[in-house]
Amino acid sequence: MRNAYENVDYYRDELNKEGVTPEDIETVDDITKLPFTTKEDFRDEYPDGLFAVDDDEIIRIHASSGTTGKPKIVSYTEDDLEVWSEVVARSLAAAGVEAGDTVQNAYGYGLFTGGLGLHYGVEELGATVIPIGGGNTQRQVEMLEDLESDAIACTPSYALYLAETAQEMGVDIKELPLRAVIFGAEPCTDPMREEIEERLDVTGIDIYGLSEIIGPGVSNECYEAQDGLHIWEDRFFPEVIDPETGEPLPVGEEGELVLTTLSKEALPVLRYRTGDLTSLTYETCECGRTMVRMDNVTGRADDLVIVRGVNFYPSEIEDVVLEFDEVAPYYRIDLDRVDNLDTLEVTIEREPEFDGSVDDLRDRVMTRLQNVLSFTPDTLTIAEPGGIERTKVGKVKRVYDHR
Ligand code: DLL
Repeated sequence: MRNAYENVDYYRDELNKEGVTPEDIETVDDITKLPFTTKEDFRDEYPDGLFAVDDDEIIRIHASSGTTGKPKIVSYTEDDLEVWSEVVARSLAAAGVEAGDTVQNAYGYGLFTGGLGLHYGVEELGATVIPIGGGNTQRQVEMLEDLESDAIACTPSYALYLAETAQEMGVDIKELPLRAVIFGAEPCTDPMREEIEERLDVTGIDIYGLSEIIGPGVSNECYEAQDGLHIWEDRFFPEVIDPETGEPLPVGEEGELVLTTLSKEALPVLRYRTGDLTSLTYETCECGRTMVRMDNVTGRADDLVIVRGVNFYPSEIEDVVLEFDEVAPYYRIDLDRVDNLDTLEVTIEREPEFDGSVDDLRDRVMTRLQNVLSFTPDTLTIAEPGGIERTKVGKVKRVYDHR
């Protein structure tokens, strides 16, 4: 808190408004005196208003989707990167990975925290990382075979797609040495986990994290119990609140996860409202670890959409739609899962006056969407005027998730 108060104007102003100074924080319970940080604060302070150190101390930048066209920019000092590698190494150890093992890292490398986050954690543990990144599925299967990977890190939906691809290639994936799939970046339901474990003959391990706090490695399941994710609470302090009222909930009740970083230098975050719904348990775990556990995250308090591990808010699509005079201010997003891969269909509507080429309009809107979303919708449909159903009563529904 001292780091945030003394080095981030935003926090100093907010805390002064509340009349709290670092001296007022004496026990853990005092944390409720602090205001929440929200994704809107990241938006308002874009790009670096929440940074607590000078540029020359920052040695890495990552980014993730924001509520408008602008992403949330996050930064790390050398010490932050060491902490990150350590919590990911711990997560991998909890997943049963050991020094000497080989881990195929199929998370995307780049601004997304998944690739480099997992990468350095594997090295920190003393295991071998195969930095293959996302996609290239046939290649992934060949690597699993030829390099005898012990674990693969990827999204849960990709794990299933991988199993299917292996089957098509005539490879019996169950016969490979692969022991664990370390899945995260998107929710995984129980039936989906069972299917992963069954089809690949592995232990499925859930890894959780978010860019604003550090990236992957905020919490992780242990392979011994597979019963909740241990939060590395020496680094990240968890609370669960009622998303409507903001009030702390009794232990065990489901609500919105709120996280405070305890040792981040470049980007200290106080009481961040993650939007992720979960509950906490302080009961002893059979693995012997004493750190608090959170339940698997299967829902969100807001409308964040996760497609193939990439996040976006519907408002980002809305922003694009509103940029085009030829397009009416209505849109619809349909999410589905085909052959275990997420698909995203965007439908927009042309204005009645528009009499140009629909193909050309589609190309232009598509290009804009690709730039804003950093991936390509599978289909962009341009409906006739009135083609998108209007909401006449109650909340407008834009996103239809058929998964
Ligand atoms: O997705 C970090 C990550 C990478 C975690 C690789 C695990 C593996 P962001 O792009 O900032 O960071 O997205 C964070 O993704 O608030 C959740 O809504 C969702 N999410 C992440 N892990 C899980 C999980 C990375 N295990 C947002 N289960 C979070 C469910 C998850 N949702």
